[in-house]
Amino acid sequence: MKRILSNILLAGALALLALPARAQEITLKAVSAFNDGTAFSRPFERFVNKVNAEGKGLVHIRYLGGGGKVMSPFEVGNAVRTGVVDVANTTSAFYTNFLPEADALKLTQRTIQELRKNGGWEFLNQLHNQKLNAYYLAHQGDGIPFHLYLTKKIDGPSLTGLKIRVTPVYRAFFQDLGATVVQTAPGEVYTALERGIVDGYGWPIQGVLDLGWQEVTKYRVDPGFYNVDVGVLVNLDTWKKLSGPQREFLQKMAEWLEGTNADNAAINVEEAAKQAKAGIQTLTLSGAQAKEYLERAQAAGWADILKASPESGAKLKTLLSR
Ligand code: 173
Repeated sequence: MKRILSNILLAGALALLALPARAQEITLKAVSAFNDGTAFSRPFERFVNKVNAEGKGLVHIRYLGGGGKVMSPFEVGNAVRTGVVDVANTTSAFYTNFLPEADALKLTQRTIQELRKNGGWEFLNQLHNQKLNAYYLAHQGDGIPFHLYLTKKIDGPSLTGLKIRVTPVYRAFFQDLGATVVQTAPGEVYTALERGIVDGYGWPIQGVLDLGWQEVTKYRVDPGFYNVDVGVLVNLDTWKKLSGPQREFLQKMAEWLEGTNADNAAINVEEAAKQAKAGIQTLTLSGAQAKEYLERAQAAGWADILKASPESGAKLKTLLSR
């Protein structure tokens, strides 16, 4: 009798094991290149919460956190490439060593919704597949410009004699304006300014106060330039392992996340007001100077991309420009 009972239990257990993979929840490990709770992790944190709330039984994201806490921001692209993590929230500027072309996203004059229609997303995704072993799930940052922030005053576009903190986003442009550039992770910016190692830095309009940098920043130079690119990447092997419904669900969540880009214009206004209130003064370049500044930003940006990658760069220029 006992034996029959245990056989029945065993059969039951085997039947459970034989359920199709589709019916099981998958857990995906995730990191962000940006500090927890700051401007460029916040939308991703909301995305994770939404996936976990609505994806019960299908997809769960185990979020390990962001910034330098888990790994250097410049390592996040490689971590998703090798499968150390399944999902990453990072910017293409942090993985130019694998995919210099993706940094062109900062030069786009089209929204991600337009790029999904004109083949731009498809080409970028192909490049991510081939060179980073990643699926380009979602793009954030549309409508958020970058700015130059300074501790010293300037009265025109020349940065000669100034040392400026950069990433690949700003390097070619600030060098073209005559600056000496120093690359650092965001986590080193405060100390570099405090110690006078740099006279300024590049950063978007959003997030300065989240990082406490208003304490060591005197000026923001207007106008802003380029367009922030922060992407959600999925390791390609992980992506291929997902079931149809899991992939469809994540695509739907990605569409939601990309929809939140529409909030950026209003957030930018709030952030500029917060900066002013915190004592950051605005240095506004005049008509002709502003024109020169913006033209040189675009020209230096494209020249850099085309030098690193003539063929894909040219194709991207067509797809991303108006
Ligand atoms: O300045 C940076 O570290 C940088 O390149 C970046 C890119 C996107 C969003 C925020 C910062």
